[in-house]
Amino acid sequence: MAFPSVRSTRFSRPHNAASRNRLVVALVLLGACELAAPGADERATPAPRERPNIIVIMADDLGYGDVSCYGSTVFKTPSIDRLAAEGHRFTSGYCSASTCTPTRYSFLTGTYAFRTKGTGIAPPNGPAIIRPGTPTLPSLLRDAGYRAAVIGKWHLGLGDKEPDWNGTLAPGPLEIGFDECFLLPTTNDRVPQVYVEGHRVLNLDPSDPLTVSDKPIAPNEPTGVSHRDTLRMNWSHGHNGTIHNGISRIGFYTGGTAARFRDEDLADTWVKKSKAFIAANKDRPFFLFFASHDNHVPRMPHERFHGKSGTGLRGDAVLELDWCVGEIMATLDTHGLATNTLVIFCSDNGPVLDDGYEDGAVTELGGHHPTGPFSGGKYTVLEGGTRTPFITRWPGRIPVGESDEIVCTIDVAASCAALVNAPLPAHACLDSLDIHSALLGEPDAQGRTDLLQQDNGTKGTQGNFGLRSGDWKLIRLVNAPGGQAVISKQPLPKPAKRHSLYSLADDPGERNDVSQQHPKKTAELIQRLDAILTDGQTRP
Ligand code: NG6
Ligand code: CA
Repeated sequence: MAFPSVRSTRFSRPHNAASRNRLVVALVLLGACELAAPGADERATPAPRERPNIIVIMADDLGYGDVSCYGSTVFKTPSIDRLAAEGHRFTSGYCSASTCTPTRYSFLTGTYAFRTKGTGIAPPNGPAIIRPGTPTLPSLLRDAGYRAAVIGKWHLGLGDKEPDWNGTLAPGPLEIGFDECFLLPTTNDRVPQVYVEGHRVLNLDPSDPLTVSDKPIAPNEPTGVSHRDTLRMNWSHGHNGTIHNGISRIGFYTGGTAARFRDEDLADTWVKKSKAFIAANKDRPFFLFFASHDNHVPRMPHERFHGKSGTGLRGDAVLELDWCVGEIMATLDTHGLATNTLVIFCSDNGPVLDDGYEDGAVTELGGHHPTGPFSGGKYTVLEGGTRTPFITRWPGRIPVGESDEIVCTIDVAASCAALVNAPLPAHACLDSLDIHSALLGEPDAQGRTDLLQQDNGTKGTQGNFGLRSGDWKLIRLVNAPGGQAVISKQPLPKPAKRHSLYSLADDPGERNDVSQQHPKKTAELIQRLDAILTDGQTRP
């Protein structure tokens, strides 16, 4: 097998001695990995340019200001900071929606979620949203010889019409390109609290079947309403169904007792499974989607993190996430894989404080600013909803630095496909742009010129949208921008108009609508937004 070709730009940039050495190590490792990669020749793909392992660490509900390398001072996130210090930190890194399911849909399919019905927040018994046969980030990488796994939160539905909790849970990740999966099926505030490994609920005793419903199942079953005084974390809105581990959830379930997990053990489990996956695939290219649940509600990190952030369980859960990042980096070091692994760190949507439980997120926040300089947060099309920490690291390949290019989770599919030279079918990944040069921090590389930001997206093309274009931001609203949840301590700006325009360079908080002063720019962006919504595809 040929030694991987390397573009000359990698050498034209000034390097210090340490990074030059790292580069040499990287190239030797890349070559070794090429020679050892089993099965890579078996598929009819063009000769790969580069074949790094790819790990995407997606946090849940993590805001721009929630980590110390993006400005948090109240608590520190040393491992995420280290990732940034050894890689590229993006100041205009985004997810594509301000809730989980549409961002994850777009991340895996490379297509804006509003284009597909049913991509809003998935319910406990929701069917598989990404249909088998859809080209996805993992299917493109798998076809290029990678071994692909998703470990952590799924929240994209399972099954044809609904999940068959006691049988085969398909279609699911294994039908859209992943070789392995170890999942929390929805979010942990939704029932059931069980792991799914492959096609089955792990440790399910057939004599104690699992029944999941959006309505009460048994008449005298304790719920968050009937047994509210027994809860160890009170609910504030929703979340008053079945009680498990002293916490009431969205939805109802019975049975599956032996299969149920403790909330406190989720992160440890993701890390343990990820370590095993990395070790088992250290001699071949792999793709790991590490889908953390931190800091989604219910925020119940392992006991060892309780009280450590000084901001209550929300901050403690961010510290748990930081620990996970450190463990993954240490695992790469243990196996000598760091210089052959592209790590992408991102979030699925911006932050929220009270998202349905009285967990101290509001009362113990202190001086912490989860959205950094931005407004809004989860559920909104303001910058706080989708502008989040975004870091790429690949020692020896990605220079240490910072970028203000616009990059988004939706671009990972086309960018990784280009990086490994995987063919991208014309009908695939309709809005995913190949910006791999920007993600790799190459000199003068450009990110996106514009990016559409959506909220939960249940109204399709009629919903709320943001359009970031250069330093301008257009907002088109159906209603007021906030959901019911408490997003920040500051009141949200409430533009009364359907369209408003902001100059992000001097108004990152989107507080001064300048559409009257810039009617031509406003009209141009309204036209562009309409084109994105109606043209069906933005990938050239
Ligand atoms: C909302 C839930 C919220 C959270 C969200 C999904 C209520 C009142 N609110 O419907 O708690 O679960 O869905 O969050 O039930 S996400 O990050 O997975 O999109
Ligand atoms: Ca989320």
